[in-house]
Amino acid sequence: MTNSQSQALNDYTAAQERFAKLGVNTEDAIQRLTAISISLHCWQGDDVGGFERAADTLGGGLAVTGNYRGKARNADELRADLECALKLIPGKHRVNLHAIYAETDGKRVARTDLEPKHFARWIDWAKAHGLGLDFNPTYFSHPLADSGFTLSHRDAKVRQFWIDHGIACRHIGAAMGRELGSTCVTNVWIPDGFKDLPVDRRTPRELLRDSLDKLFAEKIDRAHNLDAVESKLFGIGSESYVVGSHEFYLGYALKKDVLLCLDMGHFHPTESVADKISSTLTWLPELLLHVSRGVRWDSDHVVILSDEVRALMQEIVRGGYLQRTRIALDYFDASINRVAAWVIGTRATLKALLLALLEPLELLREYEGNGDYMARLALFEHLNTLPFGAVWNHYCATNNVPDGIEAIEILKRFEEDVLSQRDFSSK
Ligand code: RNT
Ligand code: ZN
Repeated sequence: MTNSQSQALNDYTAAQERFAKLGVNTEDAIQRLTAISISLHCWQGDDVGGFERAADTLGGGLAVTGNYRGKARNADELRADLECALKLIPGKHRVNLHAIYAETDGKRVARTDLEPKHFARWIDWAKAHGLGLDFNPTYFSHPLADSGFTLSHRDAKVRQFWIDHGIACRHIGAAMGRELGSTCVTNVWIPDGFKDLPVDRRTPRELLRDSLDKLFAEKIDRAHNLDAVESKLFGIGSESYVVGSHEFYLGYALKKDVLLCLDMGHFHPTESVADKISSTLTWLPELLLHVSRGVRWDSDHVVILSDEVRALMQEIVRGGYLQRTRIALDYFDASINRVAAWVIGTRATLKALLLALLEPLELLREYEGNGDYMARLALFEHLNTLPFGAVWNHYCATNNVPDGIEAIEILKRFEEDVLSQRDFSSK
């Protein structure tokens, strides 16, 4: 054992004792954390570009700022980048794909004609690395989405195209789930909305309801694929009205028994997504989360260990909802090393989970039950200075994952050796 390893172990043992005094078993917390998988969004690796190359611009009101060197140019590079990231993240995780990441061997395949075979390489790769896969139909970056409307488009032919795309994607999700032996969540997010004040808010929502009913009509084994619907407050170009609002999808999820997806960047800035966990899970069986960080008008900054993420994970753990919540990431930053963005965001999400798992819940509940709100508040404050970092470092070490400082060095080396070698001159 090196000096620094034995120092880390001493730190951990000391931390273990501090937590034990409050009735918290750090080993139990670590064991529970090990069982949690985070779904890493493949689109952080190439600025939501995909490999379809049908549209030059992103569309759908999504915007990625920055042009840092070395973005993945194809699926092999994207997978190599994900492999690098996953080595720096403790635990077993999942990868979240979008339909535009299909591999079609240079052939143009309409989105309605996509099949599991176009994701065979992703599935083989996931199998080889012990990863689960999740999936998303892509309702943007396409000529038939240029009007800003897809599933709620007033033209039935356009709606049908997008319904058929959704159906194709559910089959792909089911194949992923079946082949990997791990349920795939296929999440529907559409950009539909108006920049300026509409006169008719009703018709697009009723059209969307009908389109979704058709999209979800076929029963698919829930062990293979689970469907989710994701709401949004506003987007760039849909500031005044979004068809798929929170209330719309909350109602839809309840009535039609699909998962509700809550994206942390899709609500009013002072609204607490954490508070929605127990409200929605009182009624819904399961939730999908898009962990993200809103900064002013942007909903997709790299996740950090913020108060919002901490509160969210506290709610999941305190409420006993870990089994009923699927945790995915959703952000895109092209202004820094993109592989590092995955690593920073995933590690921050895991840290928030570990912090939540280290709470002395029995004691806190006892105080609250006795009406001792002073002690509850004082204990919350005390917890902020406990040696959490020693437990996190121990968790990383036991998973053969470097600590935060070593990870920076490894990411820099990968950037020098791999990312900076990518040539974009032909583009
Ligand atoms: C957009 C939604 C959606 C996308 C991804 C690319 O506002 O958050 O989840 O970010 O599907
Ligand atoms: Zn999202």
